[in-house]
Amino acid sequence: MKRKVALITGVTGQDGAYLAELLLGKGYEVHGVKRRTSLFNTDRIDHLYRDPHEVEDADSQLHLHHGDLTDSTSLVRIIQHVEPDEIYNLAAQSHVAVSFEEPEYTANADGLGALRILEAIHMLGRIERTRFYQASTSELFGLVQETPQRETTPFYPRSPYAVAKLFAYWTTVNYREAYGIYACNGILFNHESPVRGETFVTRKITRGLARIAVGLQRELYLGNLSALRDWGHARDYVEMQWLMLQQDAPEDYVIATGEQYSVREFVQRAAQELGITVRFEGSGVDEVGIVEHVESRETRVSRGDAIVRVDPRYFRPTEVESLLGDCSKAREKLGWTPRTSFAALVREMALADYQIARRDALVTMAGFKALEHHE
Ligand code: NDP
Ligand code: GDR
Repeated sequence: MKRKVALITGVTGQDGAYLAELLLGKGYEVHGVKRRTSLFNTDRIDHLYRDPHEVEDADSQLHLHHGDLTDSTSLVRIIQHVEPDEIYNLAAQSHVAVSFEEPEYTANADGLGALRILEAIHMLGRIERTRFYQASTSELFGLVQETPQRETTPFYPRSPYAVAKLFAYWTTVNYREAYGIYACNGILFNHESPVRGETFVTRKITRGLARIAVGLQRELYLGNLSALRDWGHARDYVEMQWLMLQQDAPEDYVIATGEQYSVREFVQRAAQELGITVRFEGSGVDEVGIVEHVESRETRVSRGDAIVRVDPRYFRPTEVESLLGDCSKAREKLGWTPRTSFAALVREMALADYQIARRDALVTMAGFKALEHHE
C-alpha cells in the first residue's frame, strides 16, 4: 500500500517537531517546509532527520524543503512536487507580543500564508486529493464573550496576531464551503512542552527558575502575572491535529484541557518542582507569593531563592486576560481527551530545563561564559 504523504509548514517549531515524529511513527512520508535562516533552525527535528546519502529507505525519512509562507512561488513549487495527501499549516509568527511590533509581517505570514496554501491546492487541481489543517487559536476569543469557550463562542481578537489568525480561520471555512476542500480549523488553546520557544511565558518561567536553582541568575522578569490560561501538552495536541484530518467530513474543533491557572500559579508550581522559594516584587504585583520549600526528591534542588519582578515592558497594549476551553465536541466526536495534567506538564518542563541549566552551570564553572538569552 502506498504511504500517505504529509506536508508540514512550521516543521522546525514546537508543534511541527511533535507532529513530524507522530506521523513518521504512523508510517507517513513526511515533508517539512523550513525557512532559510542564518543559523541552524532544525534543533527540534535533528533527531528525526537522516542524511539522504546515508539511508536506504529514503521515503520513510523526513524531507525538508526551503520555503516561506510569505512566498507563494515556494509554496506552489513544494506542493506540486510533494503531492501531499495532507497539509498541516503550522507555520506562523506565533508570538502575540511580537505581533504588535511586526503587525504587517504577522498579517502576511499568519493571515495571507494560509490563503496562499489553500489557493495553491485549488490552482493545482488538488481539491479532491489534499486535506488541509489550519493552526487556529484560542486567541481568536480574545476579549471573551462566553466562558468556557467552545466552537460556537463569538470571536473578539485582541492583537495583530489574532486578527491575522481570524483571517486564516475564515479563509479555511470559505475554501471548504466554496470548493468542497477537506479543510479544518483546530482551535487550540495554549500548549507547551520542553521544546516550547524560550520567550513564551511557561518556558521563560521554567528556564529562568532552573537557572536560578543552579545559581546562574537570581531574578526573573515577567509581565502580567494574573493572566489566566488553559495549558495543555503539545504532544497530546498534535495527535488531535492528525485525528481531525482522518474523519468522513471536515469540521472545526476546540482543543483544550478545561482547566485554568494563572501565570503566578505556573511560577509557584515550577518553583515547587525545583525546590526553590520565590518572592514576587515590582509594580503590578498585588500579592507576595512565598512558595513553601519542598524537601528534595532526587531530581529536586535546593539552591536559590528566586525573585520574580514584574516589568511593564512585557505588558501588551491589549491583553487577553482569561481563556478556558470546552473540548466536549472533540471528546464526543473524536474520542479525544488530553492525557497530561497541569502538574505533569510543569514537572516535565522544569526538570528538562534543570538539566540544561545544570549543564550550563558546569560549563561556566569550567571557565566558559554561559550563554545569556533574554526576551
Ligand atoms: P512555533 O513558534 O514554535 O513555530 C512556528 C513555526 O513557523 C517555526 O517552524 C517557524 O520557523 C515557522 N515560521 C515562522 N514564520 C514563517 C514563515 N514566514 N514561513 C515559513 N515558516 C515560518 O509555534 P508552535 O509550534 O507553538 O505553534 C504552531 C502553530 O500553532 C502556529 O501557527 C501557532 O500560531 C499556532 N498555535 C499555537 C499554540 C500554542 O500554544 N503553541 C496554540 C494555538 C495555535 P523558525 O523555526 O525558523 O522560526
Ligand atoms: P499567548 O502565550 O500570548 O497566550 O500565546 P504567552 O506564553 O506569550 O503569554 C501567556 C500569558 O502570559 C502573560 N505573560 C507573559 N508572556 C510572555 N511571553 N512573557 C512574559 O514575560 C510574560 N509575563 C506574563 C502574557 O501577557 C499572556 O497573558 C500563545 C502562543 O503560542 C500563540 O501562538 C497561541 O495562539 C496562543 O498561545 C494560544
